[in-house]
Amino acid sequence: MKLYHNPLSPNVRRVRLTAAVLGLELEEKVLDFSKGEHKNPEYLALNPNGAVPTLVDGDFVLTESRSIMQYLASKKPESGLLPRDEAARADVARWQFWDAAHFSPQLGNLAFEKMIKGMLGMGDPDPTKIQEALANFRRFGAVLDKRLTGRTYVVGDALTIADLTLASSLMYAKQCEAPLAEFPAVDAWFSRMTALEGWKKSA
Ligand SMILES: N[C@@H](CCC(=O)N[C@@H](CS)C(=O)NCC(=O)O)C(=O)O
Repeated sequence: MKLYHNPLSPNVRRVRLTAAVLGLELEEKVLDFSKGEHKNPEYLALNPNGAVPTLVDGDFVLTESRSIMQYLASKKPESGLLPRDEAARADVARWQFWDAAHFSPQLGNLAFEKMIKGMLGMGDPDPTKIQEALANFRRFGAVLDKRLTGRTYVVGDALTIADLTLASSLMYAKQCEAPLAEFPAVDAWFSRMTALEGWKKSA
């Protein structure tokens, strides 16, 4: 299986983290964004969004990081990363969708204002946008904190791709000064996630 990616992307991190936890070796093709390699016609034929990641497995081409995670996890059902039980599986999907819709956009907006704009010479951070992202981060951080209070993992009592999805969204939380400490259950859980062998391997 071949993964087109750029290692700086949280959407890529969640896929590489999943592969690392599963012990799956992927052939990796890093795309150089500064050269626009993610927008060239050959790559757009695989991923019309011109974004990373993209997985190619034989004739099958899959985009969208969270669906790639499901695909990889389903190759090793014994791992439990994608539970067999229908309710647990749906719960994992619920938290993946919740991440895509509500949680990761706040971290993405913070990273854009506080890191990416500076890196790309796109001007100063916009304080209004930072305040908005922080308010939303606090709103959804409280939801995740409530979920994780008294739990070790997001779903059930073992690691799943729900944990790997959400933790990857927090990849730049420290650099973006996201107020994680205000959410003690999230903070403690995130420390457990970053202690995983796969977290280091997927850096
Ligand atoms: N929903 C997609 C988002 C992919 C995405 O936006 N990736 C970013 C990197 S984090 C990207 O490649 N952006 C380049 C662009 O959109 O031009 C996923 O989860 O895979």
